[in-house]
Amino acid sequence: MKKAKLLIKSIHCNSCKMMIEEEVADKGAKASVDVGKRTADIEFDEKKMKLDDLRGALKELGYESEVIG
Ligand SMILES: [Cu+2]
Repeated sequence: MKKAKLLIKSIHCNSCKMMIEEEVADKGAKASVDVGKRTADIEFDEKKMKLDDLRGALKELGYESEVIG
C-alpha cells in the first residue's frame, strides 16, 4: 500500500470528513481526514489506482487538494 497526504483547504466540518472518507472508500482506498489540520491521509494500491484519479474524484465533490506528503 502506498501512502500520501493531501491538504484540502475546503474541509471545514465533520460532514466534509465523512464525504471525503466515503468517496475514497468507494474508490477502494482508505482516507483518514483531520478536520482541524485540513489534511487527508490516504492509503491506496498503486497497481489499482492513481492518486491523481482519486484527487479528480474529490475535486468533483468540491474538494480541491494539494499533495503535501
Ligand atoms: Cu463541511
